[in-house]
Amino acid sequence: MTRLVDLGFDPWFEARDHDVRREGQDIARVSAVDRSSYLIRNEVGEVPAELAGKFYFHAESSVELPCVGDWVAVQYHNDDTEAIIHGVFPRRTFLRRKRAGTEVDYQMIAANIDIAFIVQSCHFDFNLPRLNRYLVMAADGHVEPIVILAKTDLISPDELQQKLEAIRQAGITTRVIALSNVTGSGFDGFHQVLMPGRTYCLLGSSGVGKTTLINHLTGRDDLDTKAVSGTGEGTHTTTRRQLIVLDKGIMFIDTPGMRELGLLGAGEGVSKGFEDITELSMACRYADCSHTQEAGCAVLAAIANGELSEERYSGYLKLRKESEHYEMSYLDKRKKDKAFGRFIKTVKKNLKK
Ligand SMILES: Nc1nc2c(ncn2[C@@H]2O[C@H](COP(=O)(O)OP(=O)(O)OP(=O)(O)O)[C@@H](O)[C@H]2O)c(=O)[nH]1
Ligand SMILES: [Mg+2]
Ligand SMILES: [Zn+2]
Repeated sequence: MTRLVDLGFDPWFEARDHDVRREGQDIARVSAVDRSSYLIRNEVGEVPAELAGKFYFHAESSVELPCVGDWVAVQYHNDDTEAIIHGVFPRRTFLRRKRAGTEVDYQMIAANIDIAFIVQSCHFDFNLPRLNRYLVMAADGHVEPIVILAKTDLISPDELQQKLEAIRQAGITTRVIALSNVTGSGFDGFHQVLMPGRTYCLLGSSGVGKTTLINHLTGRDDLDTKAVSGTGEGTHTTTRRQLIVLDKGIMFIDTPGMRELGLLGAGEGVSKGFEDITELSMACRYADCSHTQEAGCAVLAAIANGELSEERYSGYLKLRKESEHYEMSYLDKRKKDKAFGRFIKTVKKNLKK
């Protein structure tokens, strides 16, 4: 039988139990969200849930509302087929991005993730600045990242080698797994990372193969995937974030592809993705050095002597600019989800069986 600990409710959360949960309430994990509709999961199964009214009165921003992966305190009713969410446990880790056009408001993507797989496809999608942005997002939320270069079957081994080298040359030291859902190559390395009771999140553009990866692991075609057009434009096949528990107790959060990733975490995140530059900047003459023109700038000196690559430096500047003058143009026009309504209905129907 599944226990809460199998779903990731470990001593860290247990220690916070009495702060969050009131008498008569149970613990569950949020497995899907759509506006005010939720699915929650416990050791027994998955049921629909709604937020207690107090959330609407007291929540100061959407960040305080439960998101996929959150642990929540709930009250079951109607023969345990429905629940009300009363409280959210603190998040040990999270993935979030800044909301378009606002200064401080974030949008939560998922919570309590052990490893974020940042998926890029080898041919159309490969893009180092974007990869850096995802790495910053992971660092901001204290999530360990692993890069997945998918669809290796579409390029030659030489081309793959060049891409791997480009990643290293950009100063990215994160683990990279190159794999193909078609040939199955690279899956050994992927399997090695996966452990029961751990939660993994798939991030990356639409059409790179995130959902296919999960289907490949389950050996079933439960989740919808769709071919990408000739230009590589994805069509957002996955429309909601969803926590999936595989047979072996490995948990995956699948997410809809992000067309463009604006930014993200605060300044801390930027410097975290670029520790090498942060370290260099300790030696700058001025504490508020902008590393662009100042005399005695250790970052510029490092470029001059070849210690720091131009490419990495411009990646840093670009990212800094984006987080300063925040601008986000990603298309988050998810087709509003009749699909989710149907999903809830299916779950309810299955419960009655
Ligand atoms: N050649 C090749 N095609 C793949 C591979 N993995 C996935 N695909 C195909 O790529 C297309 C998109 O895959 P999805 O899994 O739907 O992509 P996704 O990242 O989940 O996309 P969104 O849900 O829109 O974010 C499908 O037609 C898959 O069959 C691969 O390793 N090689
Ligand atoms: Mg998908
Ligand atoms: Zn400097």
